[in-house]
Amino acid sequence: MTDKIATLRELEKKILWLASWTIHNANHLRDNTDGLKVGGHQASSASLATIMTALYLDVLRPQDRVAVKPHASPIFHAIQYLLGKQTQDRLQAFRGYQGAQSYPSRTKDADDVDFSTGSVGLGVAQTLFSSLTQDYVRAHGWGLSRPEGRMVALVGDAELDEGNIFEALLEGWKQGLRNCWWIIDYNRQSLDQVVREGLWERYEQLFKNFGWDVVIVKYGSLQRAAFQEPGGEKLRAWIDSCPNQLYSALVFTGGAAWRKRLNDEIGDQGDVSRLIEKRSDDDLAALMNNLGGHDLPSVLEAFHGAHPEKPTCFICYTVKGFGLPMAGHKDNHAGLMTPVQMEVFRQKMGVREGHEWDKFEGLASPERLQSFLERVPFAADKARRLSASAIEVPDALPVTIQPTMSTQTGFGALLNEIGRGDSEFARRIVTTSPDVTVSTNLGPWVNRRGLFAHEKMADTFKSEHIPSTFTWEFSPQGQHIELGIAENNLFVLLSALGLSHSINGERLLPIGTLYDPFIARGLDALNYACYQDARFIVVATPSGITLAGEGGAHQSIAEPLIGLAQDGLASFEPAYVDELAVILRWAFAYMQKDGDTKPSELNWLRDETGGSVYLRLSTRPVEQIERTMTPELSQGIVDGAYWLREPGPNAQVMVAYTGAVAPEAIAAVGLMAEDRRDVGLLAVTSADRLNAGWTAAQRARERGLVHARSHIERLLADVPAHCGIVSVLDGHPATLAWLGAVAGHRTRALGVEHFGQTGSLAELYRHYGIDANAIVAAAQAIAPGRPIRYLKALP
Ligand SMILES: Cc1ncc(C[n+]2csc(CCOP(=O)(O)OP(=O)(O)O)c2C)c(N)n1
Ligand SMILES: [Mg+2]
Repeated sequence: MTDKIATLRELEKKILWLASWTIHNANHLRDNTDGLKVGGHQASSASLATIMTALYLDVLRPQDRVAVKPHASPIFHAIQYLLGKQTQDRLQAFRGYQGAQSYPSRTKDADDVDFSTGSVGLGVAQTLFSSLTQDYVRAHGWGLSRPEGRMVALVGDAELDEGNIFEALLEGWKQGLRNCWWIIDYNRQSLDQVVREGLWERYEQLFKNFGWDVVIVKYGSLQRAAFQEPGGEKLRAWIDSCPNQLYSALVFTGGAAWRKRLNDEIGDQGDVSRLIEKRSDDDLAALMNNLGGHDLPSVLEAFHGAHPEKPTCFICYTVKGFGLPMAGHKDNHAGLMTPVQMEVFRQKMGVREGHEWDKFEGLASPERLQSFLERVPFAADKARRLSASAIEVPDALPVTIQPTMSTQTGFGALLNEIGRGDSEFARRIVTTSPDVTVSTNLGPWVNRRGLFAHEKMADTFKSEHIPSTFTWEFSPQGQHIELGIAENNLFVLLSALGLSHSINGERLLPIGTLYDPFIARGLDALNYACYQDARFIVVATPSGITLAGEGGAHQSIAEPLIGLAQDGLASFEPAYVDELAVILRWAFAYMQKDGDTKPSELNWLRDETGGSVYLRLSTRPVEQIERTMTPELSQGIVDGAYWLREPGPNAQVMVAYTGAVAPEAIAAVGLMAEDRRDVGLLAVTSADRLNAGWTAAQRARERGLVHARSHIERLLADVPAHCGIVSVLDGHPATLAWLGAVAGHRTRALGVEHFGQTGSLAELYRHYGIDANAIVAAAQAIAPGRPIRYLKALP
């Protein structure tokens, strides 16, 4: 045994100890309301202790990036602790307030988590798209002074049931994936049960089909040596045919049980009997438990022997709970070590009471271990988080506004204009779409900037002189990544592109487009991207029942509420193209911010922290307003609202609208103005930002800042108390219903609550009650006054 392996073995044991102590400590020192779940960490962590020791302390290089299986976080934190990057305080507060996080978190942990995990499957896909992002960055000539990194996912075997992993796998094949390792912790256990037999064969075929190398790490070095002994082949055959459940059960029960079972099944066969007999119970258990994934020489050989850049899947046989009393038990996912078991473990580790956190307690020659840790290649770079300065954004984004235009057309026109230029700003934009590039109006941009691929590929239609509106030329310089129809992939790719400044030290300005209703399909991935603080713009179009003829399967209702509630995502739904131009410009700057978190006096938003942006756009052509974009107007648009018509002192009613229903709101106000005085019309460009500012200002006042005023409070300050508000949007009415609570105005919120259907726009607006007549009827009901003559009976 080499010195290196001997040292790694000592550290592996220490890591398992520290992780177990962290979990035990969290579980017993705090009053846990979720005791069961704390146990999820114990067995699941032990399963990966060997593999993670090998990776972090020997195999990985500073440029590599890792997504750790969620429940292995205690192992990750323990390794970082040994490397001096995690504190005892945080380990002691594991799962507690400001402590090490239950699942590795890029944003909440202090020990340089590369990729957050928790919602299984997403971290796995993130590594694949991060590889693609790295290739994209380098193909554009950036970041070439740094070595290429490998993107590594530690994957639970049951995690592989998540469909998003397969969506990513297919996309990776299309995009020529490189430098990606997925290491499957094949412990054959999920949360509930022991998994189906023979899954490894399906995985092997599957990965090979997608062009991956597959390395199976099944037998440890003890087993491989035993197979060389007389009778060894019979033992191997027995192991190979042993069902998962039985193997797990025997691991749990231990040496005597192994002996009995082996003797019963292959014991009367001469050589193999001797092979079994010459081992004590403990040795026999050690041999049978010596699966490849718990054998340092085997895992090191597999990792160091991998192809330098081909995507590689390692199927590593492991035992869930390895090295702990719960090893192999099918119920062990929630298993925790009892205080008595922990005490036995402590003594076995030579750890004195009160010295549980000492890094080298119970180990010989701490100096040697410390100096080994100081030379670990992975930790050689001081900063794992890189940074990139902000790309300068033009003061205004030019666009020719047609008299009647939809916001979606406006978006296409804006990007087309940006695409004409050759500024650094234009070069850093990267667009992507899951097979809806053309129908979300990215076509003109793609014509100008081309599609990204590792190799050049001309547009055959063009070379054959067949007229087409779109030129699809692929090259390493292209700036659009075309995805297959998988919204999860879109959001995970945006997550990877949107972290490029931190991972590759090169800033990208990613924009993804999709149909608004399909945000729901990729929602967990969108949430994941935001949780990691990736920076991107998502343009969701078309949207709402405005998409009339498309019917209920394509019409979105709840998405404005997602926009309102999703942390890390500023949402906008403009009605006019000049508003969109202002918002898009602002978004490019906002997504690059990373400053302090103090809210601004102006709007009570924490704009300096930056974030991602969601634009909900429409295909409805809307008559545009001819106007000059003043600084005040543009500020109002960005803050979330401005008066299109300020209500007077006698106003009985005002209308607040968002998005494509602007013409209905304007028409209704026009009709009402004939019978009511001073009717107001508020254009809401971002219910999300208005709401966030309002909440923040209230909180500030509750903390003593009595003068704090949000944008919406200022806008509504002079609206008479008796004035009613009718709010309206093509989306769920709750999006704007809260406006009434700002200053206590009686409010009627109109919107869409039920699945859409096919019909003309007028028919649907009427049916769902968001047309001008419905607005007038609502006004009449909540703000009694002279009857409004134009009111027709509602359907
Ligand atoms: C999307 C999602 N669904 C469900 C869970 C709950 N969950 C956490 S771990 C787990 C089982 C994981 O099994 P496996 O990946 O084999 O890891 P092991 O526990 O064996 O280490 C489940 C269902 C989750 N974290 N994320
Ligand atoms: Mg498992």
